[in-house]
Amino acid sequence: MLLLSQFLKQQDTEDTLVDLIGTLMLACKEVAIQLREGELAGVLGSTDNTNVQGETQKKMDVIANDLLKKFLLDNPLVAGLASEEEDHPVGGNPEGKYLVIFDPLDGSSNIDINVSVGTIFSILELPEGMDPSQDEAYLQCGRKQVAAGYVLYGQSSVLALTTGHGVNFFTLAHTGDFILTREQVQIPADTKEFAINMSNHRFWEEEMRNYVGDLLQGSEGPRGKNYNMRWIASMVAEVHRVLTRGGIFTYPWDGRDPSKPGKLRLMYEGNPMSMLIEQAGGISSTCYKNIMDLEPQRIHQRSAVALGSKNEVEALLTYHAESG
Ligand code: AHM
Ligand code: MG
Repeated sequence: MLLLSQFLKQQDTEDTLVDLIGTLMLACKEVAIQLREGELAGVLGSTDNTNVQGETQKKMDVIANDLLKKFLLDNPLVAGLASEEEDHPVGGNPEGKYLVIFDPLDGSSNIDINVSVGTIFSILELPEGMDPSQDEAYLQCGRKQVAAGYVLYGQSSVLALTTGHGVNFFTLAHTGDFILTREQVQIPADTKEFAINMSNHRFWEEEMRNYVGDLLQGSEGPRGKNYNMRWIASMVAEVHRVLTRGGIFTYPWDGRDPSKPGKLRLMYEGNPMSMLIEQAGGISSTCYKNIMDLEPQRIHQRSAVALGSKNEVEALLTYHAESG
């Protein structure tokens, strides 16, 4: 049985990074406890507040954000943080080494119905001479991430983590330790499972409509196999399924609000999930470009996302290559 910290040390992870990931997991454990208590802890339901995205904050969005902030700002390694629930970055120790970007509770529309949610995080280094309380310090492309991961709060709480040497899963035990439960996760290259919010069909680009239309034709159509569909409305759960048994997950650009380049956020959803997917042998793209090659312009910037099994994402990309 290998604990998270023991495993990271075996992988020769820098001591500072082991320390920071340990701090993140302290906060996530607290989030897991609150979620487990649910109604009993009075944490379900919404607040009267709206976040920078214009979305009503759930009570747990705020609780998870406050917990992550509190634990991270107590760690002198943290130069600053940026969160889906914060309008602007929050400076920590200016001498600190790391910037942490997170979605404290992804899929929060699922909280009140007791379906899986998760915390997504991305770790960058503070570039020399940059101010960690200013957006510019954080606007680094996904390739610069030194670590990324999520904690899925499901039947069990599972950490999926990469420090750039593959993807490993750790399960939260009753002792409070994260224990290695799956090593060097690899996504099967082929799949018969797709995840997309079909209710947006009429707003998609023609390329996406053609691709999904071909999937729906099953073994009679050009793809020659019968597909199954899943939609949890929780990116963490969706990506966990893809990492565990393959599949394709996409939240594509759609024309509901043409000024938005997608629903999901690049810095705290797109980039960390893309690092995990690529490290597990999959592909993660906007449909036109690898997500981790995008040069971010704003912290809360959105992006189209299509990720998962290599051969399936490549098939999707061919529909776009002809027009792109
Ligand atoms: P959130 O960060 O506000 O929870 O929004 C992100 C979530 C993703 O987890 C999920 O893929 C998507 O929104 C679901 O959206 P939809 O409402 O279209 O099902
Ligand atoms: Mg989210």
